[in-house]
Amino acid sequence: MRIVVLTGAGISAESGVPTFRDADGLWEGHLVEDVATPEGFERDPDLVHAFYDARRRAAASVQPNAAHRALARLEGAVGEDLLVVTQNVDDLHERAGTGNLVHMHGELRRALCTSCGARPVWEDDLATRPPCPACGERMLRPDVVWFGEMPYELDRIEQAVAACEVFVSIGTSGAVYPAAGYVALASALGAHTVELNLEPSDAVVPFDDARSGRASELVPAWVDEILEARERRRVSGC
Ligand code: BV8
Repeated sequence: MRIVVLTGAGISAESGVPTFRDADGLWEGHLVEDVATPEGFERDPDLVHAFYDARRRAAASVQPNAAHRALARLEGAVGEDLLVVTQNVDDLHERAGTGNLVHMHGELRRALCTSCGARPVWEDDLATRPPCPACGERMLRPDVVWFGEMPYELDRIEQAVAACEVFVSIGTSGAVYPAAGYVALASALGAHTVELNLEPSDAVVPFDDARSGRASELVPAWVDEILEARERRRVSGC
């Protein structure tokens, strides 16, 4: 059974990573257009570097939670039948053990060289304008997809969403496209759709199964259900 899981900031909230739109969220302290657009970076690169350098340091200091670990456990059981598509730029899915993973909005742990296009793994601050490891130019920016920029691996994601039998949305407000549209694509093509979220999001189409609660409780419980059903099918031979 092919499963696509889309995750948002809510899956990392209990690890201590602020979400965007909850109270005291990331957008609270900043105007999106100032810190998450190419125009904002053009206007004030120091502000944008400070915003992402602080988030990179914070993300390195927290740990994956039970929700991230449950998805890694599911991948351990079903392998290639699971693809995790995350809107998050932290590396908590990787650190929990997930391998089949797409960071559609980029990663804090990568830089993007605006001179040569290299995308080196990057753990340190960028505000000091370090040289690009590939070309030496001091033109590195966070490798994060800003508003108005093309997300990564859209073809691969859309193919997986169109082909999946189960589509699960975890910890996302469904406010940003094209990610927010995937539930409609999956549903239109016959997938069973599930939402695991603190409260129901304003999804573009209703989920078949919408569960409210914290990801660290809902996700392990849902993974247990999937694995138990899979074991029953194996034992009964159907
Ligand atoms: C693009 C990286 C061209 C940066 C981010 C229609 C089609 C295509 C594009 C558009 C369109 N309409 C408008 C657009 C343009 C725009 C857009 O969507 N604007 C919105 C505001 C209307 N989209 C773009 O610009 C995208 N690019 O369109 O390219 C194109 C054209 C056609 C087709 C393809 C491409 C690029 C957008 C990427 C922006 N970058 N992030 C960074 O991280 O700094 S966006 C950022 O916000 C996230 O990545 C995520 O995508 C988005 C939403 O955040 P969430 O993860 O959902 O977090 P949020 O705080 O909102 O919600 C948290 C949720 O968790 C809540 O529901 C809460 O209840 C829940 N929760 C909280 N705690 C818990 C919990 N759940 C469970 N347990 C808990 N403990």
